[in-house]
Amino acid sequence: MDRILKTLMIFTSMMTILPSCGVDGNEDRDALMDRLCAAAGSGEIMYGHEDALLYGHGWGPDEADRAGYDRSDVKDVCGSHPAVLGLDLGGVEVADVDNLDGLRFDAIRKAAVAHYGRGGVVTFSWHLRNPLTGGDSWDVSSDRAVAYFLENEDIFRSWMSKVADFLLSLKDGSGNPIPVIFRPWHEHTGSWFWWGRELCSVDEYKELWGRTYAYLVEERGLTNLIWAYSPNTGVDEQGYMERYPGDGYVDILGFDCYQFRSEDESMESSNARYAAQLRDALGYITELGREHGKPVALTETGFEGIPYSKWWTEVLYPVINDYPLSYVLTWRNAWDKPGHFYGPFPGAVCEDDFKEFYSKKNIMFL
Ligand code: BMA
Repeated sequence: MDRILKTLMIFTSMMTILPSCGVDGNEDRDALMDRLCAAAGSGEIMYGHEDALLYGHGWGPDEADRAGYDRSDVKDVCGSHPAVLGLDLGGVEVADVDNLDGLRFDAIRKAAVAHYGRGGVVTFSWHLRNPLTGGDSWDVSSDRAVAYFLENEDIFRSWMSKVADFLLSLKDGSGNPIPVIFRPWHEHTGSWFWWGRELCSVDEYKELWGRTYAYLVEERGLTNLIWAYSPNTGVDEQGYMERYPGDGYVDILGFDCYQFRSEDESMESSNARYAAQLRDALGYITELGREHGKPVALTETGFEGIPYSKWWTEVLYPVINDYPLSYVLTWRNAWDKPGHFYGPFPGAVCEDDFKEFYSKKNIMFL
């Protein structure tokens, strides 16, 4: 994109985003909100990786603990940690000791606090159980789960109270809960989670969000949360906004977008399809960000197994570089499923390309 046009676009987004940022909450939360707005406004994009400090390709949670939560695949490749650490709360609602991916909540707490202490940003998603069936987030066997959760106040409050307790337990050196980006009820424009589009009505979804907010913020006083809304791509602007809970309940306009390739599709076609989908979503979401005065983030992305060696600089970067994004987070590098990775690691085919991505002036690490 033309340099002048880009500078103008960034400047315009700063003018429209900055004034409404950091208006409530506590000081640390406001500082994080300002940082997200400033990143979006200056053209700098923070790079994030899910579970980065808890394990990596070929090393597990025990090694993470031994390393004092100071090891990540990203650091092994380029010498710096990702700026954003993604974590997941799934299982905390039923008082499980481990989250859904086998990580001790105690370890998740240590990683979150360590990352924040080093100047990083922490974000939580929540792949919680299905309250009606006892199954997991992907159990879509009933379209009554959301209604059931809303009707059963005792379960709702019990689950939410455990989330509140955990988030309040993430304390900095002065004993204050650290600010975190909280991203509940995500990818709801698809129907693979029990809170998905075909599993509940528009009103039920909005009530689910509103009651979550009311419990955590108003009842439990969690002023350290930045609320991220993150539908999945594959919808237009109207679809994106259909279940938007309202400006008073959302701080970040996010979205999740993955690259897929079927066996008979060429890499070129898959790359082009993903780039087009990203651009399409970023076109209207950055516009919505300006209108609503909210920073925008690519809250989950990636290409499983990254089979294209130049994915970072030839596929992802050219698109995100054209938009004022606060951060981009790629999904996890599972230690127990060798092909399930979305970030770099030493020896990966995309390793050198990631180093080049790392050297871009506007992609931020710790
Ligand atoms: C999915 C996969 C699963 C994981 C889940 C929650 O995309 O990575 O293995 O359990 O996210 O982290």
